[in-house]
Amino acid sequence: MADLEPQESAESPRCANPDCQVAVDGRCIEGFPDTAECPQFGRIAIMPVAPAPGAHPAPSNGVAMQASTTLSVDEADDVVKERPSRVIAIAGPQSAGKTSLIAGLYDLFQLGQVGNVSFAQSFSLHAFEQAAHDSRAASRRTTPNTARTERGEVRFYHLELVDTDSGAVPSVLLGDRAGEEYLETRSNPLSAQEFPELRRADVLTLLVDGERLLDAGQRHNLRSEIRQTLHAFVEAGVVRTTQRLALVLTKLDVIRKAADGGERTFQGFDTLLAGLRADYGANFAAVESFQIAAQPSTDGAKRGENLDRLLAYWMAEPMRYRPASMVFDVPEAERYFDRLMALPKGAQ
Ligand SMILES: Nc1nc2c(ncn2[C@@H]2O[C@H](COP(=O)(O)OP(=O)(O)OP(=O)(O)O)[C@@H](O)[C@H]2O)c(=O)[nH]1
Ligand SMILES: [Mg+2]
Repeated sequence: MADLEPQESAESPRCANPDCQVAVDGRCIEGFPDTAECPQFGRIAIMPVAPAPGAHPAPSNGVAMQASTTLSVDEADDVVKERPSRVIAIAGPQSAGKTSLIAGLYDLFQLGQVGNVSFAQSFSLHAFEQAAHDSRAASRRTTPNTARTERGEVRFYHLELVDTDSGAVPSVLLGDRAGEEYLETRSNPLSAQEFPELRRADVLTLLVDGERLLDAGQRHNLRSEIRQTLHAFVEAGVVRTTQRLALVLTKLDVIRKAADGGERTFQGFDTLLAGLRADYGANFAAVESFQIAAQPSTDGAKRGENLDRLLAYWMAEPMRYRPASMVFDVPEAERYFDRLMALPKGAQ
Protein backbone atom coordinates (compact mmCIF):
# COMPACT_ATOMS: atom_id res chain seq x y z
CA MET A 1 0.00 0.00 0.00
CA ALA A 2 1.31 3.41 -0.88
CA ASP A 3 1.77 5.70 2.10
CA LEU A 4 -0.75 8.51 2.03
CA GLU A 5 -0.02 12.05 3.10
CA PRO A 6 -2.83 14.29 4.35
CA GLN A 7 -3.97 16.34 1.35
CA GLU A 8 -5.92 19.09 3.05
CA SER A 9 -4.55 22.37 4.25
CA ALA A 10 -5.08 23.46 7.85
CA GLU A 11 -7.81 25.85 6.65
CA SER A 12 -9.74 23.25 4.63
CA PRO A 13 -12.98 21.90 6.06
CA ARG A 14 -12.08 18.54 7.51
CA CYS A 15 -13.99 15.46 8.40
CA ALA A 16 -13.18 12.63 10.78
CA ASN A 17 -14.42 10.18 8.15
CA PRO A 18 -11.45 9.42 5.86
CA ASP A 19 -13.81 8.54 2.98
CA CYS A 20 -15.50 11.95 3.01
CA GLN A 21 -14.39 14.32 0.24
CA VAL A 22 -15.98 17.43 1.74
CA ALA A 23 -12.66 19.26 1.46
CA VAL A 24 -12.56 18.56 -2.29
CA ASP A 25 -16.14 18.70 -3.53
CA GLY A 26 -17.94 20.31 -0.57
CA ARG A 27 -20.32 17.32 -0.30
CA CYS A 28 -20.90 15.65 3.05
CA ILE A 29 -20.71 11.87 2.65
CA GLU A 30 -23.24 11.45 5.46
CA GLY A 31 -25.74 13.48 3.40
CA PHE A 32 -26.07 16.48 5.72
CA PRO A 33 -26.92 19.61 3.68
CA ASP A 34 -25.22 21.70 6.39
CA THR A 35 -21.89 20.18 7.41
CA ALA A 36 -22.15 21.83 10.82
CA GLU A 37 -24.86 19.26 11.58
CA CYS A 38 -22.73 16.29 10.60
CA PRO A 39 -21.34 14.50 13.66
CA GLN A 40 -18.25 13.47 11.69
CA PHE A 41 -17.36 16.99 10.64
CA GLY A 42 -14.63 18.40 12.81
CA ARG A 43 -11.13 19.69 12.99
CA ILE A 44 -9.46 16.50 14.05
CA ALA A 45 -9.51 14.21 11.08
CA ILE A 46 -8.77 10.52 11.24
CA MET A 47 -6.87 10.06 8.03
CA PRO A 48 -4.13 7.94 6.60
CA VAL A 49 -0.72 9.23 7.65
CA ALA A 50 2.80 8.41 6.59
CA PRO A 51 4.51 6.15 9.12
CA ALA A 52 7.31 7.68 11.20
CA PRO A 53 10.79 6.90 9.85
CA GLY A 54 11.85 3.46 11.04
CA ALA A 55 8.31 2.48 12.01
CA HIS A 56 6.93 -0.88 10.92
CA PRO A 57 5.10 -0.61 7.60
CA ALA A 58 1.31 -0.64 7.80
CA PRO A 59 -0.24 -4.03 7.02
CA SER A 60 -1.09 -4.28 3.34
CA ASN A 61 -4.84 -4.56 3.98
CA GLY A 62 -5.13 -1.64 6.44
CA VAL A 63 -4.35 2.03 6.91
CA ALA A 64 -2.23 3.63 9.58
CA MET A 65 -4.35 6.01 11.66
CA GLN A 66 -3.48 8.90 13.89
CA ALA A 67 -3.69 7.81 17.51
CA SER A 68 -7.23 8.37 18.78
CA THR A 69 -6.27 9.56 22.19
CA THR A 70 -7.14 12.07 24.90
CA LEU A 71 -7.04 15.77 24.03
CA SER A 72 -4.72 18.39 25.45
CA VAL A 73 -6.15 21.67 26.78
CA ASP A 74 -5.47 23.41 23.43
CA GLU A 75 -7.13 20.62 21.46
CA ALA A 76 -10.11 20.66 23.81
CA ASP A 77 -10.35 24.45 23.37
CA ASP A 78 -10.45 23.93 19.59
CA VAL A 79 -13.40 21.60 19.98
CA VAL A 80 -15.20 24.04 22.30
CA LYS A 81 -14.69 26.92 19.82
CA GLU A 82 -16.11 24.94 16.93
CA ARG A 83 -18.97 22.93 18.33
CA PRO A 84 -21.62 23.00 21.02
CA SER A 85 -19.87 21.41 23.95
CA ARG A 86 -20.05 20.41 27.58
CA VAL A 87 -16.83 20.54 29.58
CA ILE A 88 -16.89 18.27 32.62
CA ALA A 89 -14.18 18.41 35.29
CA ILE A 90 -14.04 15.17 37.26
CA ALA A 91 -12.29 15.94 40.52
CA GLY A 92 -11.75 14.05 43.77
CA PRO A 93 -9.09 12.38 45.88
CA GLN A 94 -6.98 9.53 44.55
CA SER A 95 -8.78 6.23 43.99
CA ALA A 96 -12.20 7.91 44.27
CA GLY A 97 -13.11 6.33 40.92
CA LYS A 98 -12.60 9.18 38.43
CA THR A 99 -11.00 7.17 35.64
CA SER A 100 -13.36 4.25 36.33
CA LEU A 101 -16.32 6.60 35.84
CA ILE A 102 -15.02 7.60 32.41
CA ALA A 103 -14.31 3.97 31.50
CA GLY A 104 -17.66 2.82 32.87
CA LEU A 105 -19.54 5.32 30.73
CA TYR A 106 -17.67 4.16 27.64
CA ASP A 107 -18.54 0.54 28.52
CA LEU A 108 -22.23 1.44 28.76
CA PHE A 109 -22.18 2.98 25.27
CA GLN A 110 -20.91 -0.37 23.95
CA LEU A 111 -24.29 -1.81 24.96
CA GLY A 112 -26.40 0.96 23.41
CA GLN A 113 -28.10 4.16 24.41
CA VAL A 114 -27.48 5.52 27.92
CA GLY A 115 -30.76 7.04 29.07
CA ASN A 116 -31.81 9.27 26.18
CA VAL A 117 -28.24 9.74 24.97
CA SER A 118 -26.58 7.85 22.17
CA PHE A 119 -22.99 7.71 20.99
CA ALA A 120 -22.01 9.43 17.72
CA GLN A 121 -18.21 9.40 17.66
CA SER A 122 -15.07 9.98 19.69
CA PHE A 123 -11.59 11.34 19.10
CA SER A 124 -10.41 9.33 22.12
CA LEU A 125 -11.42 5.77 21.28
CA HIS A 126 -8.03 4.27 21.93
CA ALA A 127 -7.69 6.06 25.28
CA PHE A 128 -11.19 4.93 26.29
CA GLU A 129 -10.32 1.35 25.34
CA GLN A 130 -7.17 1.51 27.44
CA ALA A 131 -8.99 2.94 30.48
CA ALA A 132 -11.84 0.45 30.14
CA HIS A 133 -9.44 -2.46 29.79
CA ASP A 134 -7.59 -1.47 32.96
CA SER A 135 -10.68 -0.90 34.99
CA ARG A 136 -12.46 -4.05 33.77
CA ALA A 137 -9.42 -6.06 34.81
CA ALA A 138 -9.33 -4.29 38.19
CA SER A 139 -12.99 -4.85 38.91
CA ARG A 140 -12.52 -8.60 38.45
CA ARG A 141 -9.75 -8.70 41.04
CA THR A 142 -10.49 -9.03 44.75
CA THR A 143 -7.80 -6.42 45.43
CA PRO A 144 -8.47 -3.44 43.17
CA ASN A 145 -5.47 -2.46 41.12
CA THR A 146 -6.41 0.08 38.45
CA ALA A 147 -3.51 1.91 36.88
CA ARG A 148 -3.42 5.17 38.82
CA THR A 149 -3.64 8.30 36.72
CA GLU A 150 -0.18 9.81 36.61
CA ARG A 151 0.51 13.35 37.72
CA GLY A 152 0.74 15.86 34.90
CA GLU A 153 -1.45 17.88 32.60
CA VAL A 154 -5.16 17.23 32.55
CA ARG A 155 -6.26 15.01 29.66
CA PHE A 156 -9.68 15.29 28.09
CA TYR A 157 -11.61 12.26 26.87
CA HIS A 158 -13.78 13.34 23.94
CA LEU A 159 -17.25 12.07 23.07
CA GLU A 160 -19.73 13.35 20.53
CA LEU A 161 -23.17 12.43 21.87
CA VAL A 162 -26.72 12.72 20.61
CA ASP A 163 -29.52 13.81 22.90
CA THR A 164 -32.29 11.81 21.27
CA ASP A 165 -35.00 14.02 22.84
CA SER A 166 -33.73 17.44 21.78
CA GLY A 167 -31.61 16.37 18.78
CA ALA A 168 -28.60 18.26 20.21
CA VAL A 169 -25.20 16.74 19.32
CA PRO A 170 -22.71 18.26 21.74
CA SER A 171 -19.08 17.37 22.21
CA VAL A 172 -18.56 16.20 25.76
CA LEU A 173 -15.06 16.64 27.18
CA LEU A 174 -14.30 14.68 30.33
CA GLY A 175 -11.26 16.03 32.18
CA ASP A 176 -9.17 13.52 34.13
CA ARG A 177 -6.08 14.07 36.25
CA ALA A 178 -4.38 12.45 39.24
CA GLY A 179 -6.37 12.77 42.46
CA GLU A 180 -3.41 13.77 44.59
CA GLU A 181 -3.04 16.99 42.59
CA TYR A 182 -6.56 18.03 43.57
CA LEU A 183 -5.85 17.14 47.21
CA GLU A 184 -2.76 19.33 47.25
CA THR A 185 -4.91 22.41 46.65
CA ARG A 186 -5.95 22.15 50.31
CA SER A 187 -2.57 23.40 51.48
CA ASN A 188 -2.03 25.64 48.45
CA PRO A 189 -5.38 26.88 47.07
CA LEU A 190 -3.71 28.99 44.37
CA SER A 191 -2.41 25.79 42.75
CA ALA A 192 -6.03 25.18 41.63
CA GLN A 193 -5.53 28.06 39.18
CA GLU A 194 -3.09 25.81 37.33
CA PHE A 195 -5.88 23.33 36.59
CA PRO A 196 -7.52 24.64 33.40
CA GLU A 197 -10.35 22.10 33.50
CA LEU A 198 -11.80 23.77 36.62
CA ARG A 199 -12.33 27.21 35.07
CA ARG A 200 -13.60 25.71 31.83
CA ALA A 201 -16.02 23.27 33.43
CA ASP A 202 -19.73 23.56 32.81
CA VAL A 203 -20.19 20.89 35.45
CA LEU A 204 -17.73 20.41 38.30
CA THR A 205 -18.10 16.76 39.28
CA LEU A 206 -16.69 16.01 42.73
CA LEU A 207 -16.33 12.34 43.61
CA VAL A 208 -16.68 10.91 47.12
CA ASP A 209 -15.12 7.46 47.51
CA GLY A 210 -17.95 5.27 48.84
CA GLU A 211 -15.58 2.61 50.14
CA ARG A 212 -13.77 5.15 52.32
CA LEU A 213 -16.99 6.77 53.50
CA LEU A 214 -18.14 3.32 54.61
CA ASP A 215 -15.01 2.86 56.71
CA ALA A 216 -15.56 4.40 60.15
CA GLY A 217 -11.82 5.02 60.47
CA GLN A 218 -11.65 7.07 57.26
CA ARG A 219 -15.07 8.71 57.13
CA HIS A 220 -14.14 11.86 59.00
CA ASN A 221 -10.92 12.47 57.04
CA LEU A 222 -12.66 11.94 53.73
CA ARG A 223 -15.40 14.44 54.49
CA SER A 224 -12.76 17.02 55.48
CA GLU A 225 -10.82 16.34 52.28
CA ILE A 226 -13.91 17.01 50.16
CA ARG A 227 -14.90 20.15 52.06
CA GLN A 228 -11.38 21.56 52.06
CA THR A 229 -10.84 20.79 48.37
CA LEU A 230 -14.04 22.59 47.38
CA HIS A 231 -13.11 25.45 49.71
CA ALA A 232 -9.72 25.71 47.94
CA PHE A 233 -11.41 25.84 44.51
CA VAL A 234 -13.70 28.63 45.68
CA GLU A 235 -10.85 30.53 47.32
CA ALA A 236 -8.74 30.21 44.16
CA GLY A 237 -11.61 31.76 42.18
CA VAL A 238 -11.84 28.87 39.71
CA VAL A 239 -15.54 28.20 40.19
CA ARG A 240 -18.26 30.50 38.83
CA THR A 241 -21.94 30.92 39.46
CA THR A 242 -22.86 29.65 36.00
CA GLN A 243 -21.27 26.28 36.78
CA ARG A 244 -23.23 23.36 38.17
CA LEU A 245 -21.85 21.07 40.84
CA ALA A 246 -22.39 17.30 40.96
CA LEU A 247 -21.47 15.57 44.21
CA VAL A 248 -21.08 11.90 43.34
CA LEU A 249 -20.92 8.98 45.78
CA THR A 250 -19.00 6.15 44.10
CA LYS A 251 -18.74 2.35 44.65
CA LEU A 252 -22.42 1.96 45.51
CA ASP A 253 -22.05 -1.83 45.28
CA VAL A 254 -19.66 -1.99 48.24
CA ILE A 255 -21.79 0.36 50.35
CA ARG A 256 -24.93 -1.71 49.86
CA LYS A 257 -23.08 -4.84 51.01
CA ALA A 258 -22.41 -3.34 54.46
CA ALA A 259 -24.11 -4.97 57.46
CA ASP A 260 -26.52 -2.02 57.82
CA GLY A 261 -27.23 -1.95 54.08
CA GLY A 262 -25.20 1.25 53.85
CA GLU A 263 -27.60 3.29 55.97
CA ARG A 264 -24.89 5.06 57.96
CA THR A 265 -22.87 5.79 54.85
CA PHE A 266 -25.84 7.25 52.98
CA GLN A 267 -26.60 9.41 56.01
CA GLY A 268 -22.97 10.55 56.09
CA PHE A 269 -23.17 11.45 52.42
CA ASP A 270 -26.40 13.42 52.94
CA THR A 271 -24.80 15.32 55.81
CA LEU A 272 -21.80 16.16 53.64
CA LEU A 273 -24.10 17.30 50.81
CA ALA A 274 -26.18 19.48 53.14
CA GLY A 275 -23.02 21.12 54.52
CA LEU A 276 -21.62 21.82 51.05
CA ARG A 277 -24.95 23.24 49.90
CA ALA A 278 -25.09 25.54 52.92
CA ASP A 279 -21.50 26.75 52.59
CA TYR A 280 -20.96 26.81 48.80
CA GLY A 281 -24.41 26.52 47.17
CA ALA A 282 -24.37 30.24 46.33
CA ASN A 283 -21.17 29.72 44.30
CA PHE A 284 -22.95 27.44 41.81
CA ALA A 285 -26.01 27.60 39.60
CA ALA A 286 -27.13 24.20 40.92
CA VAL A 287 -25.92 21.46 43.24
CA GLU A 288 -27.09 17.88 42.64
CA SER A 289 -26.05 14.55 44.13
CA PHE A 290 -25.67 11.13 42.54
CA GLN A 291 -24.84 7.61 43.75
CA ILE A 292 -23.09 5.43 41.20
CA ALA A 293 -21.37 2.11 40.61
CA ALA A 294 -19.17 2.64 37.56
CA GLN A 295 -17.16 -0.59 37.84
CA PRO A 296 -18.64 -2.73 40.64
CA SER A 297 -16.53 -5.58 41.96
CA THR A 298 -19.45 -7.12 43.90
CA ASP A 299 -23.05 -7.95 43.01
CA GLY A 300 -24.25 -5.04 45.17
CA ALA A 301 -25.00 -2.89 42.14
CA LYS A 302 -25.44 -3.09 38.39
CA ARG A 303 -22.47 -2.14 36.27
CA GLY A 304 -22.78 1.51 35.38
CA GLU A 305 -25.72 1.99 37.76
CA ASN A 306 -27.05 5.57 37.75
CA LEU A 307 -24.51 6.80 35.20
CA ASP A 308 -27.49 7.62 32.96
CA ARG A 309 -28.70 10.17 35.53
CA LEU A 310 -25.28 11.74 35.89
CA LEU A 311 -24.88 11.87 32.12
CA ALA A 312 -28.23 13.63 31.75
CA TYR A 313 -26.99 16.28 34.20
CA TRP A 314 -23.78 16.68 32.20
CA MET A 315 -25.71 16.99 28.93
CA ALA A 316 -27.97 19.84 30.06
CA GLU A 317 -27.50 23.11 28.19
CA PRO A 318 -24.62 24.99 29.83
CA MET A 319 -25.48 28.19 31.65
CA ARG A 320 -24.40 31.34 29.85
CA TYR A 321 -23.03 34.34 31.66
CA ARG A 322 -25.33 37.35 31.46
CA PRO A 323 -24.18 40.44 33.33
CA ALA A 324 -26.86 41.57 35.76
CA SER A 325 -26.35 45.17 34.62
CA MET A 326 -27.60 44.23 31.14
CA VAL A 327 -30.88 42.81 32.43
CA PHE A 328 -33.30 45.72 32.48
CA ASP A 329 -36.72 46.43 31.08
CA VAL A 330 -36.94 48.17 27.73
CA PRO A 331 -39.86 50.60 27.89
CA GLU A 332 -42.58 50.08 25.30
CA ALA A 333 -42.97 53.20 23.11
CA GLU A 334 -44.25 53.90 19.66
CA ARG A 335 -41.36 56.08 18.50
CA TYR A 336 -38.11 54.20 18.35
CA PHE A 337 -36.17 57.10 19.86
CA ASP A 338 -38.49 57.15 22.85
CA ARG A 339 -37.37 53.62 23.67
CA LEU A 340 -33.81 54.80 24.31
CA MET A 341 -32.90 55.06 27.94
CA ALA A 342 -29.87 55.79 30.06
CA LEU A 343 -27.88 52.66 30.77
CA PRO A 344 -27.61 51.70 34.41
CA LYS A 345 -24.38 52.87 36.02
CA GLY A 346 -21.45 50.66 35.07
CA ALA A 347 -23.12 49.07 32.02
CA GLN A 348 -21.44 51.35 29.44
N1 LIG B 1 -16.28 -1.83 44.08
C1 LIG B 1 -16.11 -0.84 43.20
N2 LIG B 1 -14.87 -0.43 42.92
C2 LIG B 1 -14.74 0.58 42.03
C3 LIG B 1 -15.85 1.19 41.39
N3 LIG B 1 -15.40 2.16 40.58
C4 LIG B 1 -14.05 2.14 40.69
N4 LIG B 1 -13.65 1.19 41.57
C5 LIG B 1 -12.27 0.85 41.95
O1 LIG B 1 -11.69 1.95 42.64
C6 LIG B 1 -10.29 1.97 42.37
C7 LIG B 1 -9.85 3.37 42.02
O2 LIG B 1 -10.45 3.72 40.78
P1 LIG B 1 -9.82 4.78 39.78
O3 LIG B 1 -10.85 4.99 38.73
O4 LIG B 1 -8.47 4.39 39.35
O5 LIG B 1 -9.69 6.05 40.73
P2 LIG B 1 -9.15 7.52 40.35
O6 LIG B 1 -10.03 8.47 41.08
O7 LIG B 1 -9.04 7.67 38.89
O8 LIG B 1 -7.72 7.49 41.05
P3 LIG B 1 -6.39 8.35 40.68
O9 LIG B 1 -6.13 8.15 39.22
O10 LIG B 1 -5.34 7.74 41.54
O11 LIG B 1 -6.66 9.77 41.05
C8 LIG B 1 -10.03 0.97 41.26
O12 LIG B 1 -9.43 -0.18 41.78
C9 LIG B 1 -11.41 0.65 40.72
O13 LIG B 1 -11.52 -0.67 40.26
C10 LIG B 1 -17.16 0.70 41.72
O14 LIG B 1 -18.20 1.15 41.21
N5 LIG B 1 -17.23 -0.32 42.62
MG1 LIG C 1 -7.47 8.01 37.64
